[in-house]
Amino acid sequence: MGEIHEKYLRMDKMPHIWCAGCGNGIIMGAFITAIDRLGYDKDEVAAVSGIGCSGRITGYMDFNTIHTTHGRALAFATGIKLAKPRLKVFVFMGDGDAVAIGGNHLIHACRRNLDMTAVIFNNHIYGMTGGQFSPTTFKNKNATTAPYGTTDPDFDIAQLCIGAGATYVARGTSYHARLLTDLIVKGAEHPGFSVIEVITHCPVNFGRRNNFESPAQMLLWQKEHGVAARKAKTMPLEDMEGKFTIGELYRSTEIPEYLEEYGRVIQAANEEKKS
Ligand SMILES: Cc1ncc(C[n+]2csc(CCOP(=O)(O)OP(=O)(O)O)c2C)c(N)n1
Repeated sequence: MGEIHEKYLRMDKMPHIWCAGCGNGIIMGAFITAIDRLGYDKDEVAAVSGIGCSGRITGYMDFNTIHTTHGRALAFATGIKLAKPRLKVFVFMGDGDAVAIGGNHLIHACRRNLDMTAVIFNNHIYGMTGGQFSPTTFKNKNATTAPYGTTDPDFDIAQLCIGAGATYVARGTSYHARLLTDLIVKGAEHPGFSVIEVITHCPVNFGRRNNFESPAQMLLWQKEHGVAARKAKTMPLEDMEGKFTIGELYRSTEIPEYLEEYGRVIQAANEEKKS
């Protein structure tokens, strides 16, 4: 264990529940490295999570943390940010949490543009409950609820968030851990709603059913299929078939941040009261 782990993790909560070879620890490592680089005091960080293997992250990190209900982490985070705007709010969700049961909350959070950062662990499966397919499971993959293969096309989380109005959207992987730290830092610094989609791996509930021999092979899959967004722009479309872009995908500072807008409403209401 390094110094950074001792500083930001609740060592008394170890060992964690994540399976050997799971990508979640890499994401947590990238996150605490990002916080360290940002220089935030631990007391000014609020970490909010939903339910799932990914949701367990808030139990292990020593910030102001809350482990909420499935699909509703963004609603809790919104309340926290409105009540205490000085807090740096981070929201951790799985793909099921963020785009299945919590899909409605996610699109409206994107539209609203409240200053916080969502980190979405996309392992393409419901990990915690045993491997049911999620909205990001690729077509023709096996899951407990699709023993002969899935029939639905998958959601592209980053594109969904861009379409819904998020003002900073990036995609990383657990293979590209240093890039992931950079993206979390940039997302945190962005004044508005930022989304970092993380392509990660669930060796037990996705990998075993879909011909991956080891967690390392799943990491190599991320390496081989993740293409830097800048490079992708210069590539013929057919070369991107089956691949995904990584890096910063969208950024806008034109849309007002929600707290500023809300502050104006409060001010107008107060002025009316006085007159
Ligand atoms: C309202 C509600 N419905 C269903 C569940 C059962 N449940 C717990 S975790 C989970 C899915 C987790 O998948 P995901 O969000 O992708 O996270 P992962 O475990 O893969 O990190 C489900 C369906 C629940 N806890 N609450």
